[in-house]
Amino acid sequence: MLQDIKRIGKQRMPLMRAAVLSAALCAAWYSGRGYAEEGQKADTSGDTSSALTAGETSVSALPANLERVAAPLVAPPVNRKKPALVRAELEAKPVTGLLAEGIGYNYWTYNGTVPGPMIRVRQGDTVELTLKNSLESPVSHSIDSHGVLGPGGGGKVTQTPPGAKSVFQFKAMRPGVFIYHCATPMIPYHLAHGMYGLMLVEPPGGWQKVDREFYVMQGDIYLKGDPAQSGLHEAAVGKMVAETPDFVVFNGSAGSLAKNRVLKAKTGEKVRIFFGNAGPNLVSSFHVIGEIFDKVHPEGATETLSNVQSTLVPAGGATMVEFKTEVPGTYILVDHSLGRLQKGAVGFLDVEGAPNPQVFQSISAGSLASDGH
Ligand SMILES: [Cu+2]
Repeated sequence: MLQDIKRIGKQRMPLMRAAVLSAALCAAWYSGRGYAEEGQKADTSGDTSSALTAGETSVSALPANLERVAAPLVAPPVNRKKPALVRAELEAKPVTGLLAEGIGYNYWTYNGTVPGPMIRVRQGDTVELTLKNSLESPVSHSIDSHGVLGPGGGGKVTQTPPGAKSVFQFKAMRPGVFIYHCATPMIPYHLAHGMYGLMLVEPPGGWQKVDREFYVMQGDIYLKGDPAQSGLHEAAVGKMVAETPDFVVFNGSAGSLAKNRVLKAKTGEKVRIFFGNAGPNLVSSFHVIGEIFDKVHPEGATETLSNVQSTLVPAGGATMVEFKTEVPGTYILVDHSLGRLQKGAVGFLDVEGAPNPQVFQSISAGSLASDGH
């Protein structure tokens, strides 16, 4: 991790220049709104002499042995009978990680993971949230939680320069599964760097117990230069504004839920996926190939729908889906806007167990090939 941060330090100046343009563009969107101006001020202390050009190539050598950034574990159920004071601490910090094979990316993160830590509290809890911004950060950061009632969801009072910290307190008023994200201009630029996570607010009795819970978030990523070129890439503002991502990924990178990082369950288990879509731009049609969601909390709502094939998750939205695994095999998590498969939006759930021919069996296979799903 220390090495990662040192590497990021070398990238600091180009990132600062990018942030300057980000702030300038964002100011137009938010003119007259105080907190955006605060964020802009915090970000404009760097070099203003150079501007980012859409399509500008900026690919440097791929650091040796670069790995994908980790995703955090699911926070355990609250299981508490009364509201309490809960303290949560996040640190905004840059991390260089593998975005896809041969492609490196300078992430901005909460606590070094993408998504950031899952914050899980009970309805009625008072939450004291501390945001530290690492000295290694090239820019200011902040946090806006969609589960917070108050200006900017906290974004107004948490604009935090590198090396500083901010603290605010809120009451978790409504139950649900909520996105949190950085709200420092240019906000989508921070989102496209990986600054997001989920905050769960359980109802007083908690949610129904299941056997497995998983934490998955989708995000779109935009690279300067040729995205197929091996090397360490920088984020592209032009493509982001044009909404033409090079990568659409789950948990920060293509391949983050594959090979030794697949999700695992056994037949007969009840599975719950907390699925958030950070965007910043794309809407997700979340689907698990070979499964039907027994229960969906559409857009994270309290009310549920039954027997759903795909569920729409807006940018800046989240859902909970539940299903019981019936048949062993590999199940594939996708955004069913399937062109995005080619951009990395795919993950795998391996289900182990005895065959269940009453529910599914092959009578005569078409071929021995393993393609198709
Ligand atoms: Cu940020």
